[in-house]
Amino acid sequence: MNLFQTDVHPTNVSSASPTHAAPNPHITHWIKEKLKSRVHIWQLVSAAVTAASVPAWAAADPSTSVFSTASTPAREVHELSLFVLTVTGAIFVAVSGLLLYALVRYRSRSTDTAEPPQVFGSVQIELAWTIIPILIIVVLFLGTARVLFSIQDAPKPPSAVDVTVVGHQFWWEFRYPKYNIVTANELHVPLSTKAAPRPTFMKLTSADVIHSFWVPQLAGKTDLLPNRVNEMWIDPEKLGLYVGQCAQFCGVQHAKMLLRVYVDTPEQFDRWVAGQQKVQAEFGSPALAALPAAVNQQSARSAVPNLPPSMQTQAGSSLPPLSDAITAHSGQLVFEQQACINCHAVAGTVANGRYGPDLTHLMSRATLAAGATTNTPDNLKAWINDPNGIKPGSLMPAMHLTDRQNAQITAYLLTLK
Ligand code: HEC
Ligand SMILES: [Cu+2]
Repeated sequence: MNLFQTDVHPTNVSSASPTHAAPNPHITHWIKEKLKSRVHIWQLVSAAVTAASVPAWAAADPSTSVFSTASTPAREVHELSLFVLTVTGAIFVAVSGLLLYALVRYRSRSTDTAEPPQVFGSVQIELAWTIIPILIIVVLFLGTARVLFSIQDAPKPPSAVDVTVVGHQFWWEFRYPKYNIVTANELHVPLSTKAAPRPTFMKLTSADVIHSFWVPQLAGKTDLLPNRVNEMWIDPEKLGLYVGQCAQFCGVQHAKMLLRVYVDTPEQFDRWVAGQQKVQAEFGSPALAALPAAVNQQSARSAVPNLPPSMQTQAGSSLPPLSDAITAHSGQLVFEQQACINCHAVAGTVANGRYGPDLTHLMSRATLAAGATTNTPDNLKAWINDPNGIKPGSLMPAMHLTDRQNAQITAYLLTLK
């Protein structure tokens, strides 16, 4: 990576210097210092190049270039940009060419005796430099309008997939109304080919501030505004993962509001839909889950009236309290006794909060918290322990759980496939 560094590294220079005849020590020192500072500059340059070419999601390695498009709206915008670039480039070349010519050809010479002839109010020249720019602007305007309308008015085929996108500080909610699916941050859409067109049409809105949906390879940016519904569509023609992010400053964690779009084969997509439609099981009885955490402590049990019979027998026996085991079952109880369920939904259980991402199929996602980190058991635990440690400014509070409770909840979340 650091090509520059090896070329000018001070050690290379000093190992070569003994071959020179008795160099002045001051000068050698000065050169070495100079080279060192050059190395710093090159290190900075190479670091900047590395940083620019290796974004946070580099592991996934997909492109975010607007010049490698994979969907009709993105391609039309790309072609328009090349057209505008060509026209403006030609203007630039013509104007600077004429300017250079005039500067050189008519420069002042020592033989000059008088002022050159002065031209005032030439109708031809003034007409030319008024009409030519107007024509150029009209051409650019027509070209842009054509692309705008062709994207906006694209007919929606019956095979289209509908998705509602809701922007939140700092994550994405995706709803598929036809399939009754709610998920977050990672959008799945089917491949759309000429033979079997299956574009995805999105309605975009916001739950709080203005966000902007931008996956450069698939389409231009579309803002998500509170109290308004914007629309856009994509028809990805190549399988794979496409990445993007919120393109409108929406708060402190705006930079970690990343987007992933998976383009699946029709079979993969149908399988994914079927998987997402499954609801999760409620392990314990809802009555048990509704009791406060203290109930699980032996001392408190007798004090709680109307205990379900199953618990009364357990309370009297010598079995370890249910709350001690680190299992998905106990984890669900802890999860449901915490405020987690006020903010998160798990379909099929009492958890029906809508403030945070739907967790029903958390384990089907590759990342956590809108791409802030990868979805591994350790990261999950770290996230629950201190969300702001991973994503400072995130709107999920640290819940101050004990290590055991955290391990239990993690064990439960890991079953949400
Ligand atoms: C006050 C509401 C609130 C509470 C309470 C809350 N969360 Fe969250 N949670 C959020 C928000 C908001 C996010 C999204 C954060 C982001 O990406 O910026 C989130 C994200 C998550 C994620 C990542 C989801 C994803 O798809 O990336 C997990 C897992 C999670 N919360 C688990 C929990 C657990 C477990 C609890 C209880 C111990 C809990 N949350 C309590 C609001 C809450
Ligand atoms: Cu945003």
